[in-house]
Amino acid sequence: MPLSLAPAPGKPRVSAGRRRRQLRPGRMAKGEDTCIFRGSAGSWQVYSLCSESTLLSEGDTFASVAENECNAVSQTRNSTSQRAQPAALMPKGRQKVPHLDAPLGLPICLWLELAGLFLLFPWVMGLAGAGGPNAQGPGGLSWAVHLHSPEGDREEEHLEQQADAVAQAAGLMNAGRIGELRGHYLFVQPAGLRQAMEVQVVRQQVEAVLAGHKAVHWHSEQRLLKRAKRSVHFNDPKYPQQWHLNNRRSPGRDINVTGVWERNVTGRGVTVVVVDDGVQHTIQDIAPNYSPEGSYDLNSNDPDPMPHPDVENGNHHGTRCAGEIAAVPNNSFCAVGVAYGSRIAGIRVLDGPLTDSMEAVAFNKHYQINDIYSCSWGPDDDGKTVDGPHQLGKAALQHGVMAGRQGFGSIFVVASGNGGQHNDNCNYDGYANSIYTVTIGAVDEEGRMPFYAEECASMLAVTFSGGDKMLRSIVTTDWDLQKGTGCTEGHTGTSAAAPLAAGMIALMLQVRPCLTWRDVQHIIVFTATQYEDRHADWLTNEAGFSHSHQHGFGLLNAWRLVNAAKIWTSVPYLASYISPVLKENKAILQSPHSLEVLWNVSRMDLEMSGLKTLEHVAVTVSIAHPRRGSLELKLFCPSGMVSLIGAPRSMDSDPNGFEDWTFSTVRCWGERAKGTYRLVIRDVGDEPLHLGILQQWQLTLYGSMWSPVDIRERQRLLESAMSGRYLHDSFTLPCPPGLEIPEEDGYTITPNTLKTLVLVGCFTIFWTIYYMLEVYLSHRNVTSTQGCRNGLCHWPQRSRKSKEEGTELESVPLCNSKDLNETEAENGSPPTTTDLLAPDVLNEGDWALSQNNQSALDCPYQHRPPDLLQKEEEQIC
Ligand SMILES: [Ca+2]
Ligand SMILES: [Ca+2]
Ligand SMILES: [Ca+2]
Repeated sequence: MPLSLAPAPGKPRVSAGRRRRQLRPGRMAKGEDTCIFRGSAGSWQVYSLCSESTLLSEGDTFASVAENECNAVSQTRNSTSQRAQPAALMPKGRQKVPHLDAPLGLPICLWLELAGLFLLFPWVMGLAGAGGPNAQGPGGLSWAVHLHSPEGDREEEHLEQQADAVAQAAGLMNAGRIGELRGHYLFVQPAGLRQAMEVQVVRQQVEAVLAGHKAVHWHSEQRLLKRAKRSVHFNDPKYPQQWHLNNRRSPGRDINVTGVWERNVTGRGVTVVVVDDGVQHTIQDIAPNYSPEGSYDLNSNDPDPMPHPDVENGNHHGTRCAGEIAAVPNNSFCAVGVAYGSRIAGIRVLDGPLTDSMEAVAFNKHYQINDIYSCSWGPDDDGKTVDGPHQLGKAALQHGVMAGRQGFGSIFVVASGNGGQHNDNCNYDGYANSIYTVTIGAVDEEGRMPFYAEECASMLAVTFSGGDKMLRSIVTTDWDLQKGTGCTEGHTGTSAAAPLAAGMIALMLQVRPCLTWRDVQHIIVFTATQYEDRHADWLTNEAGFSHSHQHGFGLLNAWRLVNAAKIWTSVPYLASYISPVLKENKAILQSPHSLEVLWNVSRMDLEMSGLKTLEHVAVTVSIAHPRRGSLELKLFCPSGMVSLIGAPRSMDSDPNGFEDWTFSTVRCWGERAKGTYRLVIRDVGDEPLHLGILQQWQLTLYGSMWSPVDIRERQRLLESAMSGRYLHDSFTLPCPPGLEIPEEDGYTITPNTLKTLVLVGCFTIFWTIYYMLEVYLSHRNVTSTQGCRNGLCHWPQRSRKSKEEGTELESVPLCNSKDLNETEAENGSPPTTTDLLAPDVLNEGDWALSQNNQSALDCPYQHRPPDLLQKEEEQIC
């Protein structure tokens, strides 16, 4: 309760503890005592007596003096004239010492009282609040005392009297009962003691009295307790300038994240990867949160995504985005990230030639480790480009949402683009247009669409970034290579917005790790907040969601996102409907006329898939037109909700029209899928060139079997959770287990694989050397035997056939018949078997056999198949 200077209504009541205390006659010293009275509302008020101006008489009690004084003070304050004479208000029998009025017309008495009030403020607040067990007396000392509680009807009164007596015995004041604790009283030291020595003496005296008093059951001197508010404080020097996190200048114009942090939701257990020009992970705001296992460098094909210094000093982009997401707090360095408890990885892919296959690899890189892919890039924002992911990139996005995150789906966050000044539109950007991505736009600190921002019907939501020069940009980590300092105040563009969204999604995934990629999109749609902006074309659809092409479903709000995520149960499986390819070949008329084509989706059409309510609606068109930028395409959902899916672009004079380009819109989210869809195309060009032709189109609906009632029920449930009532650890919804999906890593050799290869190689070399040595020694042994010593043995000639067939026999030295005959002729006796065979070939078993079967041993190899034997002239033995 705030301390009020105005006295409480009714006659002040002096506290009972003071009423009977006798005061010494004479002049009361300045600040010697205080007057405590309780107003009718029960609140305590304390005043210092104006002792220097009060003469006390024999028999005066504290009560009489205090009451008179306090009455005088009350009347003085109530007086409309600040120059009212206090002396005139004093009761008879009191003499006021003449004194000068204080400046501003207030009496010195009042000024002294105000000073006393100031000194007593903490004590008074303690009493006025919760009964103040930590209240301090005017002298700075106070004791909580628990008295023995007697039995009986009048125990409270008795206790009160006893408390007064004990306090008086200890030289203290009884400040009353402590809250609702029966028998517990707060004794405070009278004002006046200021010297440290005096304080120590008083403390010892009081302790002695209280310890020895038979009525005191327990006592404890009250000390100041150190308590911190449960709010986040960071020592990072740039944190106060991070207005997007906590906007002190314009409260409310931030992402509303501090309450989430206070509940320990910081992105713990979630990994966000920045797909960009590298991440300098050695910066101290990044290093502790860096995830090397989620990182890769596709430009240099190595695992380290460290950015390379460049001529333009521009490869700081990825590091800045990474800092927005996961900059480390309380390290006295730079800034704080939105999800400062998350892990941050980097995929370096933008610093060099980029191909479709590289994009595809990037989108699925370490997709069981990386949960969220933050992509602050896209096709040229020149207002004339129509481009997006190509075949492989599209396939990778689709594969990512199906197999990434153990099957819950990778979250791809993409920036809507910075081509605002070129009249660009993110419906011509295939990444923003994709149903697999979360498309995030930017608003400035004032909530307006910045000059650079693009708009489109597929925009899901917006968050903060820089604006024009007068407005603040995003403060974040920077690289410290080249001209970088490790910290910047100048990050801007939709590039700065997408990472904030990625960080907020990391907070969601901490509280609910099994959110699917579609759950994340749904929660954004359900919780983004619409706000007033006269430039925005807000339109509320049939399901009650407001959307504008400029701001999507509104501002991302971390508090709402996380609270909704905490209680979110998964949306039903994705259902879709694809119309036939509708061949039209109709002319597109000049504005104000237009071409209108229809397609009706019946109940029967949707029966197979179970699709009832919409999420994304996509239209794929092929149009021939001499100037593509002059075309305007609008899609009307069955409810009548209109989406400008193809906005005219003044700079796009491409003569080739569109070939199977897919536009998409989220503006019909939650609406019923059944009904007639209208595509309205017109030519808004200035010059009547050749008329364009709508060759064909195809409608694709995505959604689920949720009914409109289910959606309203979910909306109601989420709003009931926004108080934060479920945002504590003891509330958890069960999560289904994820799928076991191995990492796809066919492009790199892991260190373990490399070690295995080296070992195998070494073994092969060793074996080769051993084998050669063995053969060499065998050769030597054979040539050194008696039979071969005179050149009788030779290595059999290898036949061409056996060489070709690879069926060559082991190189065992053999003797051919010719040589044997020659030898026989020369020596007169045939050689023995042992003379012919190398010792290592003929082991003991063979030897025993040779003794028993001499005929076989005469030609030990004759049992071999004929095709393995040599030519006739090389007939063995
Ligand atoms: Ca590298
Ligand atoms: Ca920091
Ligand atoms: Ca663009």
